[in-house]
Amino acid sequence: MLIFHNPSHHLHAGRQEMFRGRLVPCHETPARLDHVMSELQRRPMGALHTPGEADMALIRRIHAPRYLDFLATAWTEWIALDPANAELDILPSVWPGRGLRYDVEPRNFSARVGLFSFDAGTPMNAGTWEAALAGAACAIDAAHSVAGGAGVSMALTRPPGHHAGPDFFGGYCFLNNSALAAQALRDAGAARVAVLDVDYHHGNGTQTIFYERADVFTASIHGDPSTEYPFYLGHADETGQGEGAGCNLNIPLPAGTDFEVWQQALQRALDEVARMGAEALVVPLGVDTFEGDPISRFKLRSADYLRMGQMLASAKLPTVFVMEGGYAVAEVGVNVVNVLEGFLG
Ligand code: SP5
Ligand code: ZN
Repeated sequence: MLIFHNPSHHLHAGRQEMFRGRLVPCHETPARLDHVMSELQRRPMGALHTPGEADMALIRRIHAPRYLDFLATAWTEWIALDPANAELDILPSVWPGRGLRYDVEPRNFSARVGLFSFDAGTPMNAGTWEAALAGAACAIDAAHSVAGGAGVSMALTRPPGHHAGPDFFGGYCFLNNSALAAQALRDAGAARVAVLDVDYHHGNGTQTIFYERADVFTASIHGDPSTEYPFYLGHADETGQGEGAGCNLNIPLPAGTDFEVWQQALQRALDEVARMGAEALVVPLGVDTFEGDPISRFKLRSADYLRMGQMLASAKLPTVFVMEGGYAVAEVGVNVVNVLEGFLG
C-alpha cells in the first residue's frame, strides 16, 4: 500500500483546549503521528510518500471560499491584534447561536473565529493552516493513487478532518480530508463512493458535506451523541435529505461497547456499502475506540484492530484510509498499523 504522510504536521500543535471552565493540554498532539511513523518503521506496510501541492480548486468545492480565506489569514490577523498573541493559541469564545446571523461575516476577529467554528476545543496556531493544507494534499494524493489502481492507500496526517464542515472547524479538525478523498475519487471516475467512518466520534462534518448528495454514501459508527461529542448530530434518524435521502447511515452505540458488539455494527455498515453499489471506499480511521483512550468510552483492544482491517478488506473495494482520532498516544501506532496489517492480510 502507498502511505502519504504529512511532513508539516508538527507545525500544528495546539497548546490548550477548553474543558469544564479550564484550559487543559490539547489531546491532539504531534506525538500521535510520530508513534504511527515509528510503528511503521518496525512493521512496514508499504512505501512512504510525501504529498504534492494541494489542489485548491478541489478544496474550494468542499469548503466555502470565505472559510478558506479565514483559515489562511487567521494567524496574521491574530498577531496583528497584539504581537504578544504570538505566544497564544486562537480559540473561539463567541458563536452565532439560534436567532443570530451567520450570513453576514463580521469584521471583528473574535466574531469571525466563532462564525467559522463550533467548539472551544480546537486551538489554531501559527502553522495550523500549512499543516492542514499539506494534510489535505495527502488525502487527495492517496485518493488519486487508488484511482490509478493502487488498491489501497493511506493519508497519514493530522490535524484530523471528519468534524470539519463546509464552513466550520471543530473537534480538532479544519479541512475535511476524508471528504476531499471521496470527492477526488468521484472526480477520477468512481460513480459512487462510500465513506465509512470508524472514529469513536460521529463524523458530523462529512455527514453535513454530503447530506443532500446521492453519489457519496456516508456511514458512521460512534458513541451515542446523547452523551458523546459532538453531541448535536449523529443520531440514527439522520438518513439524508433531498437527492441524498437514504444515503446516510448513523450507528450510535452506548458507552462501554466492546468489539463483539462493535463488529456487528461494522458488518451492518459494510452490507449497506455493498447494497449502495459503492465503487470505492474511504475509511476515516480513528483509533479512539481503544479501551485505553482518555476521552472515549468504547472497549476495543489492540488485537481487535487486526480484525477490523480484515473486515474492511472483505468489502473488496479500492480503499483510502484517512487518519482521524486516537488519543492513547503510546498505543496509537500499534492500533493503526494493526488495521493496515489486517487489511493487507
Ligand atoms: C478527531 C476527533 O477525534 N476529535 C475529537 C474531538 C473531541 N473534543 C472533545 C474532547 C473532550 C475532552 N474531554 C476530556 C475528558 C477527559 N478528562
Ligand atoms: Zn474521534
